[in-house]
Amino acid sequence: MTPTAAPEALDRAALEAHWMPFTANRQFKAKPRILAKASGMHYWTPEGRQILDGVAGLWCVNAGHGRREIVEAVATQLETMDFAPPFQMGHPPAFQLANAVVKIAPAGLDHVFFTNSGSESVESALKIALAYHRVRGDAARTKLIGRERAYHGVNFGGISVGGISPNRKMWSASLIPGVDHLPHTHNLAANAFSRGEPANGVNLADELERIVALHDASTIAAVIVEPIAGSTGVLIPPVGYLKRLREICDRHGILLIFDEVITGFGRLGTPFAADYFGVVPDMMTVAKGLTNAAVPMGAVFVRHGIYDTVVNATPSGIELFHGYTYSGHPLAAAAGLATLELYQTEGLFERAASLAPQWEQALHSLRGLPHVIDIRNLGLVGGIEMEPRAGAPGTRAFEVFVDCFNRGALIRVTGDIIALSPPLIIDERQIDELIDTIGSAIKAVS
Ligand code: PXG
Repeated sequence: MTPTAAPEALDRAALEAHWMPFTANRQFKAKPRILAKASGMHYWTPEGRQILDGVAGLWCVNAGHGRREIVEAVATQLETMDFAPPFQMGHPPAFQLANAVVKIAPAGLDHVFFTNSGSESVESALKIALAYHRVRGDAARTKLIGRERAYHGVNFGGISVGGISPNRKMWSASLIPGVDHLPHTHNLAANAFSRGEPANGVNLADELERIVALHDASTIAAVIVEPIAGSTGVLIPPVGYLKRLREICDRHGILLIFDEVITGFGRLGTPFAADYFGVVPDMMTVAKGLTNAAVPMGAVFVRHGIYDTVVNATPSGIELFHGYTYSGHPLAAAAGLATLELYQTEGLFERAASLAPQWEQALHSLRGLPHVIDIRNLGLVGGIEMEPRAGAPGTRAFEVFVDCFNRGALIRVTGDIIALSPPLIIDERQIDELIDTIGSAIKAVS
């Protein structure tokens, strides 16, 4: 399908009221980039220009855009029942989705709490961790350990355990107390141009022992990490790093939470990064690919021991005073069910795994282009790090982003790093087209 009708043009005044998220509003509104339609691997601008989607929207449209099966499932659900209260009431789609999604989760993560976003999933997981220790009679375990350069959404818990300075500094006096951070694992000097997992850095997991020694294990509730740090520029964990974190957490009775908001649902060619790395966390936060982004939804997977402990601790009545009006929203649940079905019937996770070698090859073909100081990859994730311009960090990669858009490809930049995460339906020819376009844009930038 090639959409043709251009919607009404948006003039400057029509852009003003919308305070855009994580956007340079004045710069954008002076020179907007508008997407009006989407289907399969492509977006279209209002003028009808076709744009190849190199980032699955924002790490989320894993099955490609405008999938008929999802559209129909959501439409049918909307006609059947638009909404039902989630507190003290239930509806079939939420239970059906819970049953379907725990089936593909790592063994033991057999309960799921629904939210509406990655940020809410993170807050929910952190709160469940504290509740779990408290009802076990271990109420002193309140500290939360995050990591430098981590992104865990934008709510107070998430920015507190997160490690991105601009996301924290405005609210620094209000961050939650009792948080410490592991060092990040990015090491260009030792690992630049690694293919797949970098060889150096497993010892950085041992920093958790140092943090435990400082605070004492009896005060620490949980460690939260992204298996691959996405937002700060595709930081792939060193070989053995996540396993080592798991061992240290086990040794000290600390819960391990994987934030799989971008790595979940096939991105690495396995259902979750936990499967790829062979490390099962105690909780896993997801969103994005859960519904193919057609309707917002997030979730927290929880090990049965955690669920049992919390719900059995209360003799009667509500066990966890937490939840959202839209937890398990019928439209999101319908979208989720149709999405999981698509992943399975089309074998999209396996497809990602089989495309990964070509993806790696294509990405690393950009080595040697001007300003490219590192290329990273795993599954269908790619990162291209560019040398920042002296005195103007971020501008070089941003120009590549704008040039790619003008040439017909959507990429994502964070600082001077290009991040790539195409829909899992991408084909070999489109991989080459995407990488060629990026290569041309890199060659054109000064
Ligand atoms: N955790 C992780 C690991 C994420 O990547 C969130 C939580 C928050 O999800 P919500 O749904 O609340 O946005 C995310 C979101 C980027 C980028 O540039 C990535 C995200 C959001 C915005 C930009 O890579 N991921």
